[in-house]
Amino acid sequence: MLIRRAPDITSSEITDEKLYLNRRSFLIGAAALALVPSEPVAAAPPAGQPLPAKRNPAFALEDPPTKLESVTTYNNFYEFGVNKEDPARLAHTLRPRPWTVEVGGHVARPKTYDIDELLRLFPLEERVYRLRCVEGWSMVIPWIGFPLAALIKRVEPTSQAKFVEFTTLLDPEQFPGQRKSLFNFSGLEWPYVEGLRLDEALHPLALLTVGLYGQVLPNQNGAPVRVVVPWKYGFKSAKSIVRIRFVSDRPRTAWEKAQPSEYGFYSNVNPAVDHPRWSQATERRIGEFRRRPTLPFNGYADQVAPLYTGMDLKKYY
Ligand SMILES: Nc1nc2c(c(=O)[nH]1)N[C@H]1C(S)=C(S)[C@@H](COP(=O)(O)O)O[C@H]1N2
Ligand SMILES: [Mo]
Repeated sequence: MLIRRAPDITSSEITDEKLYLNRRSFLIGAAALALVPSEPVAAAPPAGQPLPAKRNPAFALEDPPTKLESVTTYNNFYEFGVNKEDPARLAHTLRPRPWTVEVGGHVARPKTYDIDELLRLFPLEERVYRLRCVEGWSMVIPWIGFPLAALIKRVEPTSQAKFVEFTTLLDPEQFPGQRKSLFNFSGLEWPYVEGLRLDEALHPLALLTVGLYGQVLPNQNGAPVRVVVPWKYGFKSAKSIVRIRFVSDRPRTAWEKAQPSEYGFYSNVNPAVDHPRWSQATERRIGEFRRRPTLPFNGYADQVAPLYTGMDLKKYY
């Protein structure tokens, strides 16, 4: 079963030429689309439209942000295909409006929120976070969103709520990678499901994200709303979320189902616990040449280590 390829240097070297070609085919695709008479659908804020949000200085980083072009053309979004360039090339098929997020399970106030209602309810802020992919590369991204905790508090979890489950949209018409085909076999079961323990989800770093770089979130980055959990490997940060459910039992996540020995539920960034097929001790920041050491909890140990006191993080990887 093809789960994930081992990190290979060539696929993580984005040359400027490749970037340029990707960008160009994306633009040509967009231009061609503009010529097709469109059906009357609710006006979607197009990706790239400005999204004002004040930078929260508590989440500034010294590390320079990764180039916007890299953030939007080098993606993991298996619903569009398993190659890094597939999401940018194909993401125009995703329709981020109209969109609802069903919030339910063990909560006193379950509710299906329209995405625009979420945007009205919670003030947006910009936060610069490191994102570390399990494959051994990382980026620094100025995200725009609001704390996941704000939404959680609003729906009032009951005492039975121990975990939070996130589900990505299931729609093979919008996601070519969800169509059954020999050519896009990812090894994942759809829809993509991820999860956090309730206390992790309530941690102030966990961000419900609707934009980046001062703009509406591009489709390939998980429009219209995705979660960002910066102290965990990137795959915990589920994209294009349609459901958030509060449950008593640990959710079975898409990656855990595919390969439990490689992708544990916790998936905290941990240089001391290797992936079974490669070391996690170092990473390559996209845009840099030399690998740098990977930091425990992706550099957020001061803030999140207390969530795991008493846990053997080699066992709970
Ligand atoms: N639904 C969904 N969410 C997903 C993925 C995916 O394939 N499908 N890939 C994950 C992985 S492996 C990473 S590293 C991050 C990448 O986020 P980015 O493309 O915005 O940088 O998204 C995560 N969220
Ligand atoms: Mo990843």
